[in-house]
Amino acid sequence: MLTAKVMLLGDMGVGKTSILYRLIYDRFEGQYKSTLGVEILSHDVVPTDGSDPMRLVLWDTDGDFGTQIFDTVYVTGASAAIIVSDVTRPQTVTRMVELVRGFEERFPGRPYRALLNKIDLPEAAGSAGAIAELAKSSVKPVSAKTGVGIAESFVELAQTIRRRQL
Ligand SMILES: Nc1nc2c(ncn2[C@@H]2O[C@H](COP(=O)(O)OP(=O)(O)OP(=O)(O)O)[C@@H](O)[C@H]2O)c(=O)[nH]1
Ligand SMILES: [Mg+2]
Repeated sequence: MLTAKVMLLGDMGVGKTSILYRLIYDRFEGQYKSTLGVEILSHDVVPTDGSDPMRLVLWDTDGDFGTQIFDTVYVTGASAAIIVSDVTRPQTVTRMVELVRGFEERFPGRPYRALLNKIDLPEAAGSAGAIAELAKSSVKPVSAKTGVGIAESFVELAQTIRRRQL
């Protein structure tokens, strides 16, 4: 089976781990348990375009790394990234933009998806302005709580990885 390493990046508490729990177990937990360092999970994605299943090796990181994550060995060999922010906290959207720039610089041409999480909650003033900086790439609104947008984000990313044969 084709296997690809995908980094989960984003500020503390934006919902990286919750997004993976929704994807893999179709569950949500309201209680916050911060990831320490890095946790590695595996999930097989079945593409909707009729191609073969693909194994994503998902590297869930501690938001504390910030953009310094790109100076660590954790990112070695990454094929793609899911970069997450929290719609209720504009500063996490600014951080997401920094992480997108950092990923583009460290892995030129590799695919990523920027996810705006927690859209089940009211959007904070300022989040939209921060998103505007990412005009070139689309930011997908998602919710780990309701599940909206999660599965398709990973399927789309997997299909892009396969098309580019990464
Ligand atoms: N309402 C709502 N809460 C969410 C959503 N996603 C995550 N949360 C909550 O936000 C908090 C942080 O979620 P985590 O998944 O632990 O965040 P994280 O990005 O993994 O955080 P770190 O590991 O510390 O970097 C938890 O209390 C979650 O229940 C969402 O879509 N909606
Ligand atoms: Mg976490």
